[in-house]
Amino acid sequence: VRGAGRCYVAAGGQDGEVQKAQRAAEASEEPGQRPPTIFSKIIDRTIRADILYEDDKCLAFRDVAPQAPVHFLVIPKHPIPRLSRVAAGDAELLGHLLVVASQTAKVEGLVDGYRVVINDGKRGSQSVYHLHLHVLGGRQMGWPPG
Ligand code: TR5
Repeated sequence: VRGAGRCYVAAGGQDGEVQKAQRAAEASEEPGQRPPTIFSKIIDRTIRADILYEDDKCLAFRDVAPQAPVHFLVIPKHPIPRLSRVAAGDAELLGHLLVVASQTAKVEGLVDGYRVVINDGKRGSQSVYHLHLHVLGGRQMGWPPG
């Protein structure tokens, strides 16, 4: 993906990302206990990430394969696997994630707008089954998304 004279390509390219998401979807539907995701390991500091914001409910950190000049993720510390699994009782937490996305985007200098994305499940190309908001900015976004 080209933007502002720079190239943003996920490892394996767009097709690689979709295939990764298809495999992850199959694993996430397996019965039994889900193993901790990579994001749980970022929360407990087993794995390093470039953390932009943290409080008792959530964490914001830069995406390791940025698709825009600014690309960060906002995740709840409580591991909800995906948007389609949220309950009415999650409303306050979900609102908090959006507020943190907005405040962190401001700190990152995204004054001309940005995009917030949540991928859900196989058709949504979700690859990590720990709910996360993508915040992408610093270039013109296209529409419709792929
Ligand atoms: O496809 P979905 O919506 O599930 O997005 C998952 C996102 O997690 C992708 O944009 C990945 O680039 C991102 N990701 C994956 C890993 C990772 C990460 N972001 C930050 N740090 C990461 N680590 C340390 N390891 C990953 N496997």
